[in-house]
Amino acid sequence: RLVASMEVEETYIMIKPDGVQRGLVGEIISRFEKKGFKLTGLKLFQCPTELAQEHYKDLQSKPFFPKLINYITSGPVVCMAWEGVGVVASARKLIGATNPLNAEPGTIRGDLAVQTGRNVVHGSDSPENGKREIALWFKEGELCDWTPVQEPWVK
Ligand code: RTP
Repeated sequence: RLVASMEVEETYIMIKPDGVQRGLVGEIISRFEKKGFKLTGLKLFQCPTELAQEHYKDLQSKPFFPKLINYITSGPVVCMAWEGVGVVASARKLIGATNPLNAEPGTIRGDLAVQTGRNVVHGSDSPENGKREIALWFKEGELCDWTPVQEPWVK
């Protein structure tokens, strides 16, 4: 689907267990809502080990992989699907650099985190991975395609 001749994309955003534990769920959701993207999926979820391994399979050979899987499965995460023009790259900007010490103030990681291994949120790195990850984390029937009632001032 095109809006103003730009492709509407989907991205998978996940609040990691530290974000949930620290009470940052509302704050993080709010940033994407206020930006003007559309929430199409949302759930609190205890991630099984196999799913964490599948999600991060490209990082399998990294030395930090076991720690990463422990971290992601250490408590509930908030799974979200967001839709909008340019949402994939824009969400990565809102999230900020992987190492929160390098993340700009104003970004989620720049404002709310200090450690790479506790960087509170995930965002898909391409439209293809957005689709792949949404399909991985959500079952059919868990996503809502809805239209804002008001004039769509933000698309
Ligand atoms: P994400 O997938 O979570 O949005 O993160 P990203 O693209 O910014 O970073 P990526 O390189 O894909 O790494 C995924 C997650 O692994 C953890 N990590 N730990 N050296 C380390 O201990 C290390 N490096 C990466 C982080 O939680 C990172 O977000």
